[in-house]
Amino acid sequence: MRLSRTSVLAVAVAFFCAGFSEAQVAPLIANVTSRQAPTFDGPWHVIVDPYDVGSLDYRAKALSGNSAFFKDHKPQSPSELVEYDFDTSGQLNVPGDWNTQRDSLLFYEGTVWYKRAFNYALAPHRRLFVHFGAANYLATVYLNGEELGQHQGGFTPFDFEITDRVKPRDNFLIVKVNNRRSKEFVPTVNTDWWNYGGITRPVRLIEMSETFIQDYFVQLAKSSPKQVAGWVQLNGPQARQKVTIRIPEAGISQSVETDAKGRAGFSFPTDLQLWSPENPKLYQVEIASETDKVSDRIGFRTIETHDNDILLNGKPVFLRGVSIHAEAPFRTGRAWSEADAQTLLGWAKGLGCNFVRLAHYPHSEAMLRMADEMGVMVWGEVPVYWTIEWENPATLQNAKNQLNEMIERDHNRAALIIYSVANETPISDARNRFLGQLIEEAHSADPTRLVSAALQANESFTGNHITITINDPIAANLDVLGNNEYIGWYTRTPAEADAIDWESKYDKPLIMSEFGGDALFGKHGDAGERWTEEYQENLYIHQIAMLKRISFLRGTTPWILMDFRSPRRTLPGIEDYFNRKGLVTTQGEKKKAYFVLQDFYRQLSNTSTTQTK
Ligand code: GCB
Repeated sequence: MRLSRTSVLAVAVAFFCAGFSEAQVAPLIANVTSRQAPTFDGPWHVIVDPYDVGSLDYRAKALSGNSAFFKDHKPQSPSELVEYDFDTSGQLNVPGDWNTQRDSLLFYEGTVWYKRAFNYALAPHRRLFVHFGAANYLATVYLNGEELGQHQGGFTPFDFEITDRVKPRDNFLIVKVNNRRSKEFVPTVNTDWWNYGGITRPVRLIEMSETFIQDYFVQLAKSSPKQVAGWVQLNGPQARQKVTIRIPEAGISQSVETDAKGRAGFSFPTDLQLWSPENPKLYQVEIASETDKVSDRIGFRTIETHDNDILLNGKPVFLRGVSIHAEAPFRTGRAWSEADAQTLLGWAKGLGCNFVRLAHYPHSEAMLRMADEMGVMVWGEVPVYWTIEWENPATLQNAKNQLNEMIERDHNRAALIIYSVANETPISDARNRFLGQLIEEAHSADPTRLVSAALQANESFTGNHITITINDPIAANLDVLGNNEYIGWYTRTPAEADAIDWESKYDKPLIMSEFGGDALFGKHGDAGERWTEEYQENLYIHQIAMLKRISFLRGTTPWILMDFRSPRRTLPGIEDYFNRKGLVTTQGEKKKAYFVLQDFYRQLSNTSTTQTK
């Protein structure tokens, strides 16, 4: 959350009236990777500050003088007391979580200060922004001893304009990152994943013209395979311009005029090859205004539902998926790179997947772009997880901001077909109102994609017969139902799944968004023994038999592709602070259940029907 939406609007209005010199919090700039941008990847000097002495005095009052770390003050005489020094403190790599870079920081939750010095000669009439892919959780950013602003939320991008503050030489950028959990945050204090802190995604300087193309939406209109519709948004004083959208390979060139707010909508007929997992066709799309140009690789596809079906390009599709955390393969820690994305999605494809659930928060932009290239459909999610403060308006605003930041960043990715607004949230009036607003927000920010949430249905009994019914008040407003169940792990035995029937109160497709159980790779025993590969394998066999009987099932994303770190998982010799529900280990070793799922997905891709039976 940068500022509330209304404050962003107020800033934007002030910005357009007063010129860009006043603006501090910048609206998100789209497609930063295509801009000629120096990155700040590499080692930054850091100070670990568990007591926040860099920002608070001993009476807990905010520091403003030279003892505040963001001043980066150096002693002016041998007698001057200065109790910090970035330049002789250690270093950590950016991007990267701090937990896996130093043993002493593995469980650390608190403040770390980062410093990076740089020179930058900005020509007149050019603008400069500093862009952060993500920092978990609260980031306060300072340039040359002045605060630029603060961002809340650990998984979405943000940027600040530094046009009027940057100097040709000796700039120092300081970022205070704090990952302390708090009950009003999103996520709240309780999660089942590692609270990796730090500047976890790339930081870039982005130089722009005075009026630049800030964002655009170039997608097929809902349910219209032959109509591109969208908009472009300029940022800067020359709001009214001619903007041309070109797709050279398809011979398309369309021009529009932006209005006094720098915005123009467009809609034009096309005959493009459609993107799909079988043919992940991307087109080079060029957008040029009179003062700027940007190009992107964009795929075009439609996604919609009809009764129980999910239709990709008008045809029913079964989503053969798997859930994935942004946990780095091989090294562990927060995943962020193209190589991480390629490995994880490659493993998913090896399983036979055409779909992944990127749980439980927005993953890196690299992951979404790789999914576009590799042809893997994506469920994107915000960290509205378990129980958060449903009655707190600031928490709602924060969740909406994180949702909007995810949508703004990813709304041109063909792979992304579903936005999920929540995971396993207990039904109550306050929760229903909260999630109702998020669903509405997602639909209005991007009417072309589907909205879902991972729900939790309850069992009911008729004599000895067990039925699980999807019946949740928020389901009425969702396009696709998600449901998590752990039959055979947290409830019942694996074999009891054989006698369970599923029903739904809604005529909508269902994705079984989680099921599974833990196995320690290499631990063998009989199928009744917890933690063995055989137990997990047997659980998958019974699950799949049950799933095949659900007539309205249109996708599965079992929990989970790879083992991942979690502070909740303490059992020595087995968990050792890892959730072991992975089908593969962090080194990519395949457990027995992997082959059961792979076999199921092979059968599915060989059948032309949408249903699993
Ligand atoms: C769940 C959660 C997921 C956990 C998983 C588990 O229901 O959605 O975040 O990691 O169960 O392993 O218990």
